[in-house]
Amino acid sequence: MGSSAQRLVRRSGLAAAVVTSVIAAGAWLMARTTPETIWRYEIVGEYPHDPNAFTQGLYFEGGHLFEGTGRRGESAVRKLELDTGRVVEQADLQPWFFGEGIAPWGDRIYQLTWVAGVGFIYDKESFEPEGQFQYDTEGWGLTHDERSFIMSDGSADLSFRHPVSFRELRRLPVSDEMGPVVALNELEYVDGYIWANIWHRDELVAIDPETGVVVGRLDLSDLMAGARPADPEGVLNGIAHDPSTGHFFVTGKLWSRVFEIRLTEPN
Ligand SMILES: [Ca+2]
Repeated sequence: MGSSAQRLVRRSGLAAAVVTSVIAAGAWLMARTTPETIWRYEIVGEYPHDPNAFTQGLYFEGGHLFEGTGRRGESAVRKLELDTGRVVEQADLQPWFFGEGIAPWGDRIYQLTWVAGVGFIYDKESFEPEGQFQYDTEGWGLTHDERSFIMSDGSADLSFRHPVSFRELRRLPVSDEMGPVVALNELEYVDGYIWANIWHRDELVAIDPETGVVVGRLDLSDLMAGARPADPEGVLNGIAHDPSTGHFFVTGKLWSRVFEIRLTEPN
């Protein structure tokens, strides 16, 4: 290849790189400038919640709430009767494990632990132990889309993980107009968006799973206002979704109530 041809190739390579960068910057700018949807809500139901349950995971399936609880010696996975809060099934963790997020996959329930690097699998019906899985980050929240688990670890990243091996498939940095959103906690994948609690914040955020950009917010500071637990760690945490109604169930650590809410857009 002659030197002029090499220059041409180099130049076209450079041009392609510039074009790619411009497209990426444009996509970033568009995502940046897309206004967040500020959701509102109305309460459509209110149910009892065990005020000793340190809620770390929550989802709704088949008419029941499923809850994972934390704190060493108190960690469990439970299937709950919605109307009464009655425990239908329960599996306890050994007392040295601190339970975190839970999510179903097929006929199993997966449960994270905080710092042990190991998670536990249960049969969804019998709650019998079915196995373990491992990961090399902290374990906080867990949910899934159609293809993989989605996990938070206390950072501003979410990881997408293989539903059988739990191997990390990709990481998604989450940001809003202020920068990285750290301490992402309990999660719920709903209609193409990842809803997340943020540790010690009274709002939910909706995250675009492709860009990681926060595209919506829901202020829940009025929930249980004046009746929050005295424990400073009794914060909002726990998002479940009922696809048959579109309603969300939300609660907090050590809260005495689960709220069923319907989202409304202000505009
Ligand atoms: Ca959840």
